[in-house]
Amino acid sequence: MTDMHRLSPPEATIQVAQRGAVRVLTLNRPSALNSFTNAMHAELRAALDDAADDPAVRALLITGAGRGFCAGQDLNDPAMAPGGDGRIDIGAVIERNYKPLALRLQSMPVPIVAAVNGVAAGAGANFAFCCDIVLAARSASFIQAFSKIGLIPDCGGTWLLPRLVGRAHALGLALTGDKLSAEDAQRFGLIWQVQDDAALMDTAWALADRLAALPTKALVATRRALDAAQSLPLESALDVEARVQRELGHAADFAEGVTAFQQKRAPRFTDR
Ligand code: T3D
Repeated sequence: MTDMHRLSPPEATIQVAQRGAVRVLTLNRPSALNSFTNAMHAELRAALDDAADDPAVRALLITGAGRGFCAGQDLNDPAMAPGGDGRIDIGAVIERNYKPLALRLQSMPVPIVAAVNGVAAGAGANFAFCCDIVLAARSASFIQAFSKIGLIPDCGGTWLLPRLVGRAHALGLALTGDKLSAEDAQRFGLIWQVQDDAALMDTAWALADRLAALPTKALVATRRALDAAQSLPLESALDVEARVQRELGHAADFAEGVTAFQQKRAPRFTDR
């Protein structure tokens, strides 16, 4: 098995490591269920930018340290303190941290696997849903915790939830804030697979390795085309398909894929 190289100091709130072509980011504030602070958001942004810029990275794996995945915004973070006028500007927190996070994930030039190892609440749940393929431990759960503290779903939740589960389930989840088991999340179509707790990380690594060996450009173009098609009429989506296939057809990976098929050997994809 390829060695894992640690790329961050042990005290970092985002632990960064590389194994083969997979960059793994581990949310690392386990005593607060890896809830997001301002500082952690800054580290996460830097880690995502770094992974995006590094040609050695062909897939990203995101998980949490300890018993939780991410409990959303850290409600004790100084970012939540009232300003000079005595009011908390949550809009500023969203604009500074959660909007860039959701957009960064959607524009990552590599596929992203989330391994949800425990509870994912509030923005922590929607952060996971922003990833391309979500695996969850059987003991994990998902909570749209926002309504309980007088907020609406953020980190892309209003956009993602109805697309993933339809309006009825999206409203049911968001209005009640009820905890959804990993199995129900899979049944609803929120996530890809549930794994036994002990198998989660091995399965997630195997999936990330598999994705890393596939043609990266085509995987990322697939995400973009699917997302774009959500707001397009059929004819326009077909136009996007034609344009993107034309571009991919000129890429080295397509030639390699076809040649490898004809030569009955495994392909070696290199585009990114
Ligand atoms: O600025 C903005 O607010 C805008 C952005 C909003 C985005 C959002 O994410 S809003 C939603 C914020 N998140 C929540 O409301 C979830 C709050 N947490 C919970 O409801 C529960 O902790 C869980 C259901 C997630 C898990 O429950 P349980 O019983 O397994 O664990 P616990 O005992 O509640 O939590 C363990 C520790 O983590 C505990 O600390 P302690 O007492 O051991 O020192 C708890 O305070 C801490 N913790 C959990 N979630 C948060 C947190 N600390 C700070 N912020 C949290 N969100």
